Amino acid sequence: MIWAVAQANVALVKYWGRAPGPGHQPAGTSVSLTLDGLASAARVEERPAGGESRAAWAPPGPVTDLTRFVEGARAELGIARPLDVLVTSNFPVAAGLASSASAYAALTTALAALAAEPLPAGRLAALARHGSGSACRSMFGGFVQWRPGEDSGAVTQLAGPEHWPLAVLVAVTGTGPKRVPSREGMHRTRATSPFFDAWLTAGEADLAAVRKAVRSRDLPALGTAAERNALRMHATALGADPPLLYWEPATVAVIREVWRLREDGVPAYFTIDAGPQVKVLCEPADRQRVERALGGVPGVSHVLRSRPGGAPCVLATPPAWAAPALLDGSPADERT
Ligand code: 2P0
Repeated sequence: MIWAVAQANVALVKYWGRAPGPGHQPAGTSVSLTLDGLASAARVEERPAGGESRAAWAPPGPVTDLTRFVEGARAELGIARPLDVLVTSNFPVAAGLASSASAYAALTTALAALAAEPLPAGRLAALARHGSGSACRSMFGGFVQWRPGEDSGAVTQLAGPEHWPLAVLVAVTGTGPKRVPSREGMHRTRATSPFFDAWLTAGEADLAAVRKAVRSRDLPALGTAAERNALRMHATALGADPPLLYWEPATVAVIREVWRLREDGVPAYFTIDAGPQVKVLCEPADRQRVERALGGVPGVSHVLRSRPGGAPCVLATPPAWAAPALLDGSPADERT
């Protein structure tokens, strides 16, 4: 039995749109920051030969995708025996907090530990991408770039978590599942939003600005580019038909609070993925003040604390937070 843990990531330059054709390729290049503490754990156990693998989320989630992913990964990694798989997260799933990224990165890491032979990180990232695009970025710690391409350099670490000890705060404004899953939202945006091509073109300047800001640890430059990129992603999604609106009233209230903090001289910057939560970047010295301000916004249920996080790892025992789910949970078809 193998356990592995991986962490979510927040996109500073967003992936929003697949390239046409097979292979789960993104239409543009994205950059993310792996988030310490927002974790998923996967438990993988070999079963007697013959039969199919069984895979489930704890608590229960969409079973089919997970099982299909496990069967595909087994073929790719040369794992002969079918598997029992359970995946759990320590934060709300399918609510715009990149739980699918950490889940598939944890699962890929656990499966890789059973592989016939070790695979390089680039190949594992490509495998994780087939579960969830953004999962390939969670296969590395720190600042990570994902560009289109099948080669082993498509996903690379720009800088490790120790490079820049930023504070990241997540203002949670709703924990229910999103109305439109990212995959469907991206497809609809590409197919119907008249702004889609402009979104991809504008992203190239954001990418250059974010890469430079990471290198020089320039928070205003990073934050300005990340905010701009997030707002343009959501503007492009709003232009879809029917429109995609991932925000709640509290999402807008947090945006205004972040701008108010900046007017008061606190360098804090937001970004928002495909959900209502707002992630805020600031200097560690300003964390308490920013956390208090975000927590006081009406509609914010709580604020999660994070910072740049590391790569996935294999564990001999499950992490304490995941132990109840991973030790007691039973595979999908036994539970239903
Ligand atoms: C990102 N998001 O860059 C963007 C920003 C959401 C908003 O990647 O269909 O679950 O599995 O490739 O990775 C969420 O989409 O989509 C996402 P699939 P995924 O983080």
